[in-house]
Amino acid sequence: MKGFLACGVSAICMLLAGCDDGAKAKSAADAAIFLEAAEQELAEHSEFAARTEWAQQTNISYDTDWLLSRASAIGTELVVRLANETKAFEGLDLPPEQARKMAFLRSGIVMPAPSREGAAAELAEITTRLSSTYSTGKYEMKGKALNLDELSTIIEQSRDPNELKEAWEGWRTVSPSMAGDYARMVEIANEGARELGFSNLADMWLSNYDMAPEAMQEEADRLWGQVEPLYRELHCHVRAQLHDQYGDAVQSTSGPIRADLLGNMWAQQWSTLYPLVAPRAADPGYDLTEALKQKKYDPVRMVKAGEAFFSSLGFDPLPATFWERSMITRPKDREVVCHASAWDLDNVDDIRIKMCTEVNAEDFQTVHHELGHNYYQRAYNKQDILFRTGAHDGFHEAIGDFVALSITPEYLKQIGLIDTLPSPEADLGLLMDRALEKIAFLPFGLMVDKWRWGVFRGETTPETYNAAWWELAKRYQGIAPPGPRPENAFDPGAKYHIPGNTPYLRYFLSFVMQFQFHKAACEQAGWTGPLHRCSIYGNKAVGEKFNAMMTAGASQPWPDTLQLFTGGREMDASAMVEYFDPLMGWLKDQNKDRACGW
Ligand code: X8Z
Ligand code: ZN
Repeated sequence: MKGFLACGVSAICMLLAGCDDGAKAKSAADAAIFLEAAEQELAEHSEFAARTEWAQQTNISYDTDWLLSRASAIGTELVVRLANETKAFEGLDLPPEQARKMAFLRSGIVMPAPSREGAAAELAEITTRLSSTYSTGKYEMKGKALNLDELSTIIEQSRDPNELKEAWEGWRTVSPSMAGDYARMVEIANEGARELGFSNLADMWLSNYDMAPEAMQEEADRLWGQVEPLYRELHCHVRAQLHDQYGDAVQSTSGPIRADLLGNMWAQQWSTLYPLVAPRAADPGYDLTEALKQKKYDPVRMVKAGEAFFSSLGFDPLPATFWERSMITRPKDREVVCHASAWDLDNVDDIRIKMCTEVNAEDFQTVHHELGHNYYQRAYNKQDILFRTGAHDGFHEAIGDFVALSITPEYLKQIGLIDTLPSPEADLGLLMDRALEKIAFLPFGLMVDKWRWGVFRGETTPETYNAAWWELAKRYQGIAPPGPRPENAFDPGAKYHIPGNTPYLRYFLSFVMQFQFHKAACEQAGWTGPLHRCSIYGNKAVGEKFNAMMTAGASQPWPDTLQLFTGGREMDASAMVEYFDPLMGWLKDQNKDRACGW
């Protein structure tokens, strides 16, 4: 086995003075040479890795799994070697850009393996198996093997509690087989994190926010404190309406909400409950899903609408290869990873989305979300390789959603999707619709990584994986499973980002920050009305500042980038609170005689 400090087989070693086990003192000039070579290696490998992964995710088979495992083992070995090599430069007084790059190399690996022989390969096999198991998962119901989309449709549309329970529990039969792999993966990745000087993988993940990990965790709790009152009011009203719909035997007026009644497989966004919880006499007069169908939108046209929004802000159209190479609908002839994602295969302009788009309001939102990633990727493509990423991961998730907050009735009328504008009295309806999407998400956005942090820190062991998940779901979301969970249940595994190892705090941050961006953009546009009626569609001046924020990539600490666009240096939920203020007044009034909480 090669020692890491010895440079080993690194091409970079050849560029460094002596290749002598790091014994010779390194200088800032050595650091510059090391970083340049590291970026070159990363650029080359990442294109190979991305193309392999694309091939696998758009066509899951024995062979593509095999190829992905190989590519990902090689990739892990590369990034772990580079991370270890940064140790030789520790303690040097480097220019800020170089120090930043060193820090990214050391802490930016999502799933590190230790450098001992075989560890990266074992880790890669496990992560590939976890991801394929999730993406090909099925449950047989009514004589038919249903995939996640089909089971999700039942959860979204059925009002039969028994059917809901079956679809909900059925999907969770895909994950018990993941539990052993998951536990082993955590062991390996923690070993990798410790080799790089972190106490565990949780601290490593939390080290990517330009502050100490403990401080970042406190930041998340601080933001949650700002928005928790919104969630509690929404929860209280929704629970009461579900009680009216289903009766005491299914949903009580006290305690947690039954998770399968909330219109989403993970109870993370509740938009499909709108008809059950809508304020009476505040009907916006249109339903976006219906409007899309009525105006004969198909998935490609939905993506074109998203592109047109960005064009209206002054961004160049998407490249021709985007349309040739994206996967916009689910292919009928093969297994794919349907969970939506946005890709940049060459770190320049081979940008694409991969979605199983259906013509409905949720996917219209998701199309904008994914395009946001693509426009961000293209905006920062002239930065050095290590800076070609988001200011932090919450920024990356927030870009498209921020744009989609400008999908107002006025905008929909402008593009011909609706014919008449709702009156101001319909604002409560519009806000309720948004609240079901945005406020409902917040506690879920937080609890997913609270669970993982506990697992990575060893506070949650394999025996308590499932119980810990439901404790957090109860504490933060105020929800509970529809019945006792089986002994072998591994319900975290039934959520894409757990087997997929995608960190989740990013979404919580994004859901807060997108309102911050929206408010700042509306102020730049000179908007003085209520935030939820503001659309930046067509505003090139806002587009220019927006582009400046995105162009910076990760080249500077995120507070500097935030300041560029919003004037402030802190993440702050007060814009979100302001946005929903009219709805909060209404909800408090509805809830005044109810016993809220759980
Ligand atoms: O995973 C996603 C995107 C891809 S980055 C579709 N989202 C989270 C989820 O689906 O759980 C967007 C909202 C939260
Ligand atoms: Zn995303």
